[in-house]
Amino acid sequence: MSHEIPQSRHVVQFPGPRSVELMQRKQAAVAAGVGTTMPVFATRAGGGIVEDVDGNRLIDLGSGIAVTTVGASNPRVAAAVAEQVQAFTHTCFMITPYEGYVAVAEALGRLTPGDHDKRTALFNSGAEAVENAVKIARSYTGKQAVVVFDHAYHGRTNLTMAMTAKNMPYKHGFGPFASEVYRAPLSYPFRDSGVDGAAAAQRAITVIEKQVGAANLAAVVIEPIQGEGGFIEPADGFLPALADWCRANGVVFVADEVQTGFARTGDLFACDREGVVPDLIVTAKGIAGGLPLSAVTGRAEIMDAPHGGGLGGTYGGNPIACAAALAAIETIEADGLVERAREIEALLKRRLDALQSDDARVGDVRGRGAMIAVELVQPGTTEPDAALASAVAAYAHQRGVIVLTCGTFGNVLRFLPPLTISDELLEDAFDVVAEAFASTREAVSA
Ligand code: PLZ
Repeated sequence: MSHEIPQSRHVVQFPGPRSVELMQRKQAAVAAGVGTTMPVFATRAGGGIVEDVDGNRLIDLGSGIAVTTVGASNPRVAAAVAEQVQAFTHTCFMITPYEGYVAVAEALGRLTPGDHDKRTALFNSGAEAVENAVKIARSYTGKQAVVVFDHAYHGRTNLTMAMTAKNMPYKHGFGPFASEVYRAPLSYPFRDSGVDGAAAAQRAITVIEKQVGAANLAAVVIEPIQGEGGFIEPADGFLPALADWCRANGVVFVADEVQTGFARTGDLFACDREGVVPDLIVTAKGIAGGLPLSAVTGRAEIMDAPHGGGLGGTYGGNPIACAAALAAIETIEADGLVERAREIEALLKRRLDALQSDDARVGDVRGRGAMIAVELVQPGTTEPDAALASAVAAYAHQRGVIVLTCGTFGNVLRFLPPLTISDELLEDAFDVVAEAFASTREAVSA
């Protein structure tokens, strides 16, 4: 694949003068609540590189939070968007429908887990789609309660804030929150040793039965691998047991695959790994090559429960976003990106296992595909070390590598490269990460 932007890391000055000036303008014009991870402003991005206004070229290990799976300037996406912009930018699907929306719904019906009859509704953001999944489940079941899990992240709107676990920064001071949202314990192998998937599922089911009751419960909503919560992969058997319990108890099982979907985890969807078939699946992020689009896809009888006109929104399934989605999906299939995600997993795990073997502060290496993380702790314990995660990330940023942190305790470094990144860039980025760990060790022993 050829990219205009040289695929190499290059740091002129970090941050450079143009970014410093733009950051001053940001502070004077943009609400303080909207933070930025990096102090530099982007001009171009593609392949595995983000280039900034001062000519720094940064290796992208974030994909704009798992969005630019097919690259940030994918040629198929760019061409499809350009063509659609020329034709029309908007009519509103609820007024004058267009083919692109239907084609995206057909693609989602074909690609998502399970071969049952499916329907899809399109929205703009992940949070909006999660909200709609809850509306649909309530309409279908005639019940109200929603169960979510410890460390969950589902969004920043009022209902999804209630569903999100972490107070700071997502919820603090923003209540009151939506009612009828209940939290169950997750399977968290690193902090849960000895509790296998089946036992963890039983622990959650007992909480659900005792504190909520299946007769009141519309939906169980879960990320098959948690994103913001720390890339927590539940133990094998946890998801299938929960899905089985939902099916047996008239509860809609909703997979929030906003972050894990579309090849990110080395399967088209993370549920595929254990053959879990959710009743509803929520997708966004990687679906449309960077354009805002999200979807709820699921069993026809559940999706068709809400009355005509009950679902929608002015922009949901915008034609430009739909054109981008069709191009992104074509790219994932034509370029073998599921396979590429597995290759990236092998490379990242080789580098991170090596790091862990000589650094006891790396407590856990986990995740799948191009969604890999390390959880950092005080050596020999599970005591979180958030300061180390910040220090390593800051070191990497200075040297031109975009690294993100996450986790309830802020002690997880996560790696989410675009699937279009080269092995050379990944090796270079992980040389920098290794150096960052070494430098913090020197700082401590000095
Ligand atoms: N569900 C599983 O990961 C978005 C948000 C980062 P939106 N995650 C990144 C931040 O600080 O806002 C996400 C997710 C899962 C839902 C969402 C919400 O998706 O498109 O951000 O609304």
